[in-house]
Amino acid sequence: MPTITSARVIVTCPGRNFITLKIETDQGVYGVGDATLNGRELAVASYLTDHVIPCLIGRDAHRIEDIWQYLYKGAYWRRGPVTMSAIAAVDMALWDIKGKLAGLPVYQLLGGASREGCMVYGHANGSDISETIERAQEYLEFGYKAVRLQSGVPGLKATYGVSGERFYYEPAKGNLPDETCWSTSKYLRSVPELFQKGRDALGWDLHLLHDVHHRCTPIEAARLGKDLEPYRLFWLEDATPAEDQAAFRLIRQHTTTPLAVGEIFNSIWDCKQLIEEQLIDYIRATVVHAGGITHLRRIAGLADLYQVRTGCHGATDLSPVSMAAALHFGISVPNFGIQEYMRHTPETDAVFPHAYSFQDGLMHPGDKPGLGVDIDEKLAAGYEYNRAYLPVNRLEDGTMFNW
Ligand code: EZ4
Ligand code: CO
Repeated sequence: MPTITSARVIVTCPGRNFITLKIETDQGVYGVGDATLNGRELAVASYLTDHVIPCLIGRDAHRIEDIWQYLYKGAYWRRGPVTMSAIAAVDMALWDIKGKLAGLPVYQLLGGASREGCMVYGHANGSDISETIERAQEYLEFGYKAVRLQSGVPGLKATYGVSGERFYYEPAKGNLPDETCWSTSKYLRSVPELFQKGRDALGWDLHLLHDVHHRCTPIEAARLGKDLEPYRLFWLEDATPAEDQAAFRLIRQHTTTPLAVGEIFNSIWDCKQLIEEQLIDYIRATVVHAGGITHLRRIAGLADLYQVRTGCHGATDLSPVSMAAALHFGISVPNFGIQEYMRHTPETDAVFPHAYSFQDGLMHPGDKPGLGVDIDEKLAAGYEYNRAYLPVNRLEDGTMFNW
């Protein structure tokens, strides 16, 4: 049996913060897992170092399910993003170890490939509609089959999804949270035009997506979904905050625009009603924030019963370790839908050398044993942690709102 001999947390900041767990065994094989929780990174690092790692030493690294249950049930305090990201990191690292010991890429341990690759979507964003469309055209040239369109809203200084950086959208900044200003009525006027012009310029072969980022009420979201129906979106994401899962009933009753939700979910209980009542079409829970490959497979299994497909979160704050794990999961699971892929910066890619690759709009996890991703600890040590926050958002009259 491969015994866990040590585990430690590696904190690095190659342009943005990443928390990585490295688990070592007595067989000379180690595994890596991502534990990055954007804007709250050190809480997960402490949860791992102070509470989880002491429980791992001496355990059989092959017992992935038992260790998962031990950390979930054994904490007594179940769920929550900090706990579930920490469990996810352990889970990813153990799958990495199992794959390396078996001499197989993780997707082979999950049943093998169900498809040639995972369709991914990129982010096209611009300060106005024409700039967004130009960006989307670049993605078309790269071979992407799906693109998310976000555009600046006339009358608002800044909006979610739009930044100065062309390909590396990064909302987290230091030293205290940025404050942005929001108007739903201005936003709702601008989105249909974005997609009308988007379809005119980009045609109908490219899948188009849009992220509302939790900013509509259910009835506003219902209207937006209706207004966008002529443009045949692949999905409308996070139309309303989903703490209240039943709120999606109202949206669903009014529109045939497909709905996706769940990037901030951390367990199957967050989406049980959404899935069982078929209130959504895509579940966005991710490997890092929803308890690792082990738990995400359980969510996908439930979703498959109800014809809900996967559409995992894949922003730049999910490290290449998560990206690799997401691709092993995505290529193997029967009800894969799409995977978000915001490319990492060259600095990040250098710290995390990886086997996954992009071709013709699809990504493949590669065939290296394990997850096929590593951390260059020497390089990582050169980048010190840099506190950064996601922005907060207020309405025009100063009322605190959802970011
Ligand atoms: O705002 O990952 O669909 N993608 C998103 C992301 C999230 C960030 C938060 O850390 O909504 O851009
Ligand atoms: Co989103």
